[in-house]
Amino acid sequence: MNKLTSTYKPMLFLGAMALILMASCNSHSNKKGSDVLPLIKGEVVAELTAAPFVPPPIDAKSNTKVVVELEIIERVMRLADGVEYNFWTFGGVVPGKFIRVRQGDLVEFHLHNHPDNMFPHNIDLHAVTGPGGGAEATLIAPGKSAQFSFRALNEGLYVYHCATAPVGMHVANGMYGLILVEPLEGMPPVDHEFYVMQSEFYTTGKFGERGLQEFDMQKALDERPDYVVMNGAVGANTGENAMIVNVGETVRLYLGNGGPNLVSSFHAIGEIFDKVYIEGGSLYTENVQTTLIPAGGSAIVEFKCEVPGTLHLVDHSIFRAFNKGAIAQIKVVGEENYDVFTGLQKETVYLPEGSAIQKVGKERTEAVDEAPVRTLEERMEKGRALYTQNCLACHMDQGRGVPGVFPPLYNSDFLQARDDKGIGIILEGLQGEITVNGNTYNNIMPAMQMSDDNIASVMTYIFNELNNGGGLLQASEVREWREKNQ
Ligand code: HEC
Ligand SMILES: [Cu+2]
Repeated sequence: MNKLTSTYKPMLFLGAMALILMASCNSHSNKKGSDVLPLIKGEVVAELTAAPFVPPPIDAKSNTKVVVELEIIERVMRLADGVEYNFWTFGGVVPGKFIRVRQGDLVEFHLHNHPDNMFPHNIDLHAVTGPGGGAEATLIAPGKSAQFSFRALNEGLYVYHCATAPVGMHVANGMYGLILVEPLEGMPPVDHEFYVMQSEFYTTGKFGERGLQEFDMQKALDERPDYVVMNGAVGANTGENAMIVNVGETVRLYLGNGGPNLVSSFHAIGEIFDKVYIEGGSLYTENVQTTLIPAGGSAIVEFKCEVPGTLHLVDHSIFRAFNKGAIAQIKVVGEENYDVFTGLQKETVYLPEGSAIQKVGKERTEAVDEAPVRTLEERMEKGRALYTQNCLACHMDQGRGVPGVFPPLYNSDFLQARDDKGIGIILEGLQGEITVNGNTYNNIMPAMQMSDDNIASVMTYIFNELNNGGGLLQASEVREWREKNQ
């Protein structure tokens, strides 16, 4: 990707030296080698698309005037299941509508601030050569429109965003999107192009807290987002809304990072990027696993989908992906390709210590006769920490479990039906087929080496916090079980 006319820089007109410079610059510049702006023929109205879709290239032989109509709309939309947010949007969607023009095109930009909006807004397009990227020219109150024009001098994939004070707040509320300035002859052909943009949300409530959430300025200043999302909401493009391609097809992703604060370590679980246009510019590198996308920056990645399955597009700062929402999915459908990937060939039990269930954890350190009596509050507090240390890795947050692998502990009919209140499961482990809440599991839970006191606390926590009918277990009861059974 190239700059159209580096020769516009005034320093280049400083005499003979400049001519040499011009020659060298031209080798990097537009293939036409022209130092005048290309002629504009005709006019088209830009087709804009909401993520994950990308508009088709402009179908015209020569550079043209491209009219962009973009409407700013403040509206409440879904941020996550049960969570709503008053988004400020370019085109009614977050991220904002994708704009596609060509290098050399004249872009006539019309920005409209909807009369129902509360606030003034503007737009700074990083694709613009000119003051504020258009921000000063477009600052408008609700019920007003602004128009300005710019030449798309440089090829590349650019972020646009609102730049109205307080800028951080306008960006944090959803005001960003991408504009592609492609070569006049277009990008090389691929089977699918998609638009994916990462960004963060700072809400007064914690992740997942229900209801309409307000913007939290302090969290934004501290750079502690509750949500990090792909395409504007948790699960915007997962499950039923995943992007779909076929085995054997090539994919190009136009990636952006709206920030406002975080840098994205963009990765596709299950794919390797054959090509990455670094930071959305002209230079590309090949065979990349993870590419950095700065806040207010972009990248273009390309890959071929050789095998069927679901690709997870994530920020590899991985808590953001699995705990804050930064996942999108591409479903690759078609025939298996066992020459490339076999899937699981065989699963066997691995018990190096012999045939018995493995024991995990440290030996008991407490004296055997120590069986303190504790209050419900004490046991709940200890139990919460013990659950996180000993059980969460398999049974998951809130005892959700993992379908087909680790049974849920939340409202478990299996646990509630046990005479031993689960004590035996922790001390002896569990294996063989069991049914929990109608689903069967056939796996191995290792025996846990925990003290009587700690078992009493973690089970008390599970009875109460995880909705298993409540109750308070004391260490003496665990000891009784142990004496009878071990
Ligand atoms: C290494 C993974 C692992 C860890 C750690 C683990 N479990 Fe399990 N747990 C399992 C598996 C697997 C099963 C199902 C075993 C089967 O299929 O027979 C299970 C089953 C259970 C069950 C019975 C099924 C149900 O859903 O009610 C209970 C109760 C239970 N675990 C409690 C705990 C507690 C409490 C802890 C922490 C002290 C814990 N587990 C730690 C893997 C684990
Ligand atoms: Cu704004």
